[in-house]
Amino acid sequence: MKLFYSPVSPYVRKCLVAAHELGLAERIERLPEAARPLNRLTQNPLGKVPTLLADDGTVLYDSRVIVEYLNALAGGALIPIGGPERFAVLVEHALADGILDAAILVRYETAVRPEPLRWNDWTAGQMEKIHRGLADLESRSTTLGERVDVATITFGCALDYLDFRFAAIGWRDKHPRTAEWFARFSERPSMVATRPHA
Ligand SMILES: N[C@@H](CCC(=O)N[C@@H](CS)C(=O)NCC(=O)O)C(=O)O
Repeated sequence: MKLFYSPVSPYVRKCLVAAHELGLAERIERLPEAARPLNRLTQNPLGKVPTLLADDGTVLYDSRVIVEYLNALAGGALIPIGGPERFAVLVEHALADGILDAAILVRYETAVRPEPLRWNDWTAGQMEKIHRGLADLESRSTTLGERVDVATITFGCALDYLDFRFAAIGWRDKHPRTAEWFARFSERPSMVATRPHA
C-alpha cells in the first residue's frame, strides 16, 4: 500500500498509529506530499492527505475510511462492530476529529492566509470549539482507561497536535484527567514511532 502523507498531519498520524497497532505499518510505503489548501493531489479530488492507494489500486480517503479499511484488512478491533459501544466510539471519534478540524483551520488561518485577509472573530470561534471539545473530552476521560480504538488513537493524535502547534493554550492546566490519560497513551510504541516533526 502507498500512503500520501505529511509528517505533521494529525490525520495521517491517526492512520499510521492504527497501522502500527494492527501490525500493518511495514506494508505501508509513505509518499511525502506537501499538504496545504490550494495544493493539487491528483489521486484525491479534495487534494488532502491522508490518501491511501491500496494494493489493488483502489484509492481511499479520508482518514476515517482508511482506518476502517486497515482495521478490516487486519481483522482488528479498533472500531466496535455493533451495539452501543460502536456509536459511543464513533461519537468520540467525531469529537476528536472535530477538535482537529478546528485546530487545522486555525493553523491555516494564522500561518497560511495573508495577514490582511484574516478574520479574528472566526479564529476565536474555532478556538472556542477546541476548548469546548477538550472540556467534553475531560468529562469522558475516566472511561478511556487502557482502550486502544479509533477514538483513543484520534484523541492522542489531537492532543499531541495541540502540543505541537498550540502549546501556548496549556490544555493540561484545565484538563488534568485527560493529561494523565494522555501521558500513558502517548508512550505506546505506535505513538512514539509516529511523533510529529516539522
Ligand atoms: N477529514 C480529513 C481531513 C484531512 C485534512 O484536512 N488534511 C490536511 C492536512 S492535515 C490537508 O490535506 N489539507 C490540505 C487542504 O485542505 O487542501 C481526514 O480525516 O483525512
